[in-house]
Amino acid sequence: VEINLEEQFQARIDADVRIEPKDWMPDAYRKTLIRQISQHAHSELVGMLPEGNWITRAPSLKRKSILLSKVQDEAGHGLYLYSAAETLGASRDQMLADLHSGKAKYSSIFNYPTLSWADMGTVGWLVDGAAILNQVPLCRTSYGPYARAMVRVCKEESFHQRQGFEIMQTLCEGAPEQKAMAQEALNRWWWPTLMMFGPKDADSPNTAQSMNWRIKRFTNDELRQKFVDMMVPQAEFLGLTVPDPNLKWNDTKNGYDFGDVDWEEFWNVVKGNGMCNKDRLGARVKAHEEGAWVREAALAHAAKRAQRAEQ
Ligand code: FAQ
Repeated sequence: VEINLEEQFQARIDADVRIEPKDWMPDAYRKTLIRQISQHAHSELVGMLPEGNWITRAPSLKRKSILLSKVQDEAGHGLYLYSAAETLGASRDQMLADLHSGKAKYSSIFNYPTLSWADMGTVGWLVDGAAILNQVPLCRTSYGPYARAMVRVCKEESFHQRQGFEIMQTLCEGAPEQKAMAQEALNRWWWPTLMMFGPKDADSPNTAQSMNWRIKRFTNDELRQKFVDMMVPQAEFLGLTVPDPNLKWNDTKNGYDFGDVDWEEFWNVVKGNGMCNKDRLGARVKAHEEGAWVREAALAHAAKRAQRAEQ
């Protein structure tokens, strides 16, 4: 019976029929989705920290309110994603406990520091740019609740990317010192952004199965290539130099050739030894602990209302 169910399941996937929470699914499909969606949710929460660092130091009231809204959007994305993972039977408390204990992963990119205002431009332009490239195909991922959550997330991410590019454009059209700040930020963020797409296909244990289940629609290397091809002309438009001496247009493949990512650095960050891993996790744990009274108050309030409704 199990084999039959599994065959029927794969046939639905192959026919591009969405899988919904109450449908039968293989355990491994459920586990992979819980892993990916919860890591994605954790990334959104931890992703608030590098930009949160600049809210009090934004150069104008307008920039401050835009940044504040962007960071709030990221909290919202985290919440939709936790809800999507809950439809698979994962508990939110458990997912958060796994984040706080260091058991669960989140994107390597958020373990790098934001040192100047130009980093807010670069994070929006490059990091949100990478996030969109990865997430637009996820609007067609095989699991319904994840795919639907991605539609709104992608709309908001596009706006985030435009605001990042606009910060870069303002800096690049400004004083020489401002342009130098933009270039310096690009130099630090370029390679870590390429790492966001994950290990090379040959070293990616999850890609083949996830492509087969249509959870992933493109491989890590395919998306990394698309990203480079999209970003190089934008950097040229800004008058900035991509910090890769091996970057070269390749007519035959109709895309850029580019240098090799430092995979040792990538795995080091993923294992928890990046520049900010301890800070980021520490800040999340502290926020969770300091928010305990809010959760208790909300529960007490709900209990009181339920009691009143009974009377
Ligand atoms: N960092 O076999 P694969 C955002 C892990 S955007 C850390 O290739 P998979 C928006 C991977 O989990 C960022 N770990 O894995 C924002 C696996 O370990 P595991 C979040 C990484 O799943 C913007 C192992 O390496 N976006 O937050 C990374 O098939 C600005 C082997 O890798 C998403 O999460 C990494 N970069 O492919 C917010 C998108 N890469 O789990 C604020 C959804 C790989 O077996 C400001 N996720 N690993 O222990 C995905 O598309 C996929 O999960 C990949 C990885 C592509 C990330």
